[in-house]
Amino acid sequence: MRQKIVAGNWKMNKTLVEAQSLTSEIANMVEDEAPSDVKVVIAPPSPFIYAVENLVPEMGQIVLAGQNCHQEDSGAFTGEVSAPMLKSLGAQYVILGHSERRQHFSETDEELVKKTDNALKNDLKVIFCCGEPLEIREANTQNEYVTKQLTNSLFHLSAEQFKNIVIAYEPIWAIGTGKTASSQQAQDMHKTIREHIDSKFGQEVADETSILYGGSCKPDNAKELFSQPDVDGGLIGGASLKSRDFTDIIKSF
Ligand code: 3PY
Repeated sequence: MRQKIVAGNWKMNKTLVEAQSLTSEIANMVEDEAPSDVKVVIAPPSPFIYAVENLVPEMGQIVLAGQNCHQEDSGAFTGEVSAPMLKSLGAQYVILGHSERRQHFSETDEELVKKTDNALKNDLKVIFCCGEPLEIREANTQNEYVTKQLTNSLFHLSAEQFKNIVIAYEPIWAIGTGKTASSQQAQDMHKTIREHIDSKFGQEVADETSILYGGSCKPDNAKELFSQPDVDGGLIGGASLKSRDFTDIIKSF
């Protein structure tokens, strides 16, 4: 049985007090309403991780994530956050390779190899993002594009290491645009990704890898997306900033 996961990527939003209230609201709603077999990951901006970590219940259904980390443990990298820092703040996961990091901070597949290695070395699970831009989708070469991203950044790992990877498929044309991939488009890509993982790491690892859909996932489309056989949850952007919407998405399984 694959782990179902709903992860909220808050991006660069909220102040400390707002982050604390949103976390408390989510914690209460999840406790009262959410199915207990769904892992809930919250990725606030890194300065808030420590301050919100003690607001989530100890039993572990809700865990914290960083939105990025540097590839080195420490050093002269002004403004950066390292994996050991995230770990020491209470994070259990880190999101790597989000399309906004690739686009605005020029992150390359090669850099993501180093970041992934460093995150795993520091005992963080990785939510690894992949996804194609609009022109690739229009040229119908999205399968080649996405599988190459995965090969380039993750296929040097051992099968044992890969068990700590969650994949998030986020078509770039659906991020922050209000456009969502249809549930069939999501399923087709998730199946392709799973087969690609199988080709390298074997069926057992492929069957156990959670593959999340991201890109304008909302309460009104989550049910349909999550009902697809290879969609194991979502990486949620804007809707994760509202406790009601986020909880309704978690309840969509
Ligand atoms: C979105 O849905 O906008 C996201 O980028 C989630 O990471």
